[in-house]
Amino acid sequence: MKVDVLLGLQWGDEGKGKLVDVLTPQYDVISRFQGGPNAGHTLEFNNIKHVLHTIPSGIFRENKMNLIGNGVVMDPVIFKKEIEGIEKLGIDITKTLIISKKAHLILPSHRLLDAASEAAKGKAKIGSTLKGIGPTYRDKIGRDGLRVGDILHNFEEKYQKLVSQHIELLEKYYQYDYKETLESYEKEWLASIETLRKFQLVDSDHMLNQMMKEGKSVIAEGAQGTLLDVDFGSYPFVTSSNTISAGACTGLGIAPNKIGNVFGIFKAYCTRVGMGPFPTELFDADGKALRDFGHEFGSTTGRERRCGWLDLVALKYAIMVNGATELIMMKADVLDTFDQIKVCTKYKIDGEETVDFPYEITESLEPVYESLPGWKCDLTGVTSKEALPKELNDYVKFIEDYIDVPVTIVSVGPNRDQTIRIK
Ligand code: 2SA
Ligand code: MG
Repeated sequence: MKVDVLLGLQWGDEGKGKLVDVLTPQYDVISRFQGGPNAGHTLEFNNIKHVLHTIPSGIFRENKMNLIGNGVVMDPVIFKKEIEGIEKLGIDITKTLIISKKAHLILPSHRLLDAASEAAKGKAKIGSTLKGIGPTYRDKIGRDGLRVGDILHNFEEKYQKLVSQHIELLEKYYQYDYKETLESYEKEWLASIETLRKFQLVDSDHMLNQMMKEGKSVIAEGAQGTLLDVDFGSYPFVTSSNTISAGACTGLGIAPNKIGNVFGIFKAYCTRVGMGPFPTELFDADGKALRDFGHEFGSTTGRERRCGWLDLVALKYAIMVNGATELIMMKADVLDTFDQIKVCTKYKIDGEETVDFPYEITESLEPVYESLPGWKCDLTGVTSKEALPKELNDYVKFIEDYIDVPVTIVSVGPNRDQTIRIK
């Protein structure tokens, strides 16, 4: 069996949580391979809205195994709260959630370092979610990090050693006032480690490959989006992990030839939260309409998301680096009221037109648009592909002609049943 990957092709918040939840009936194992509680995957069903941060989106389906892979970074405090939220719904997940011993731990002092680093950057800040993601991956790559498996032996000692390194940085390098916050975070954090111990902490690389040998099907659920990838995103305004399909190999311990389908998810327009370049960003009434109709506010931090038209130059690049085999277009209904819908098909850089996503997006870059007629009707009640308006089909066809990969599903609302298979 191969691993299918589902990931975001833009700057995150494409609707991955909903889609994984819709696709999970087909899979035995649902896994997360990178990122951590900076993610916010929103699922809606039975009139319940649920936001997941660390836990894979298969957790609400019966008889599925959910895996937090080695590439993920975990904050035990946030994890504990997520568990409590799910247990309130009467679901016991100690048997259906497994955690890689190789996943790294976000310490309270990582969160403080994130805040200190952002404060030190001033206007050039990344707009991080302040969950400690960057400093935790820095310690992982710097070979100083603490892994989930470390809680099994001499944990206090290892913890204190890393915290003292962090304190030195906070004091000497950042001159950051950390004492009170660290003390209050720390108590809760150490208590939350006990919650982690209730779960099966496993050698997930061996386990996953074994499950695949036995014929179990696996889906890998990406977090954030391709344009936030640490290598291929708009560096330095990126997150600290590989969000692309290759990240599923390193973040789960599966070989590249074990990757099957790559589902690329994109919104019918674009959003971005945090700082950094965004070529098609709108500052006018259209941008506001997208934010209002699309309820574009961060599901982890509540921040307003920046909104703009669909950017096909960026989308094509994202499809290239991921090897996306099929595409899923989300939130088409948000465009219901527009007379005309613009799509960026080229960039003009210093007077020259290009269709290649550049090394750097500078102030001088101008998006070049084509305009398509809107459908001007309510899509949210549409349940079959036959009932989709011609203008929407034309919009999809225009995208497919440009990027040369089929769009197989269109989503017209947050619920599981507002998902229309068009191929
Ligand atoms: P970080 O915290 O170090 O990973 O931040 C670095 C950049 O990555 C962006 N980022 C995100 N962008 C969109 N969605 C994310 N998840 C949450 C959500 C965000 C929220 O689902 O809504 O609630 O605000 C996410 N996580 C990280 C971040 O904005 C920085 O630009
Ligand atoms: Mg999100």
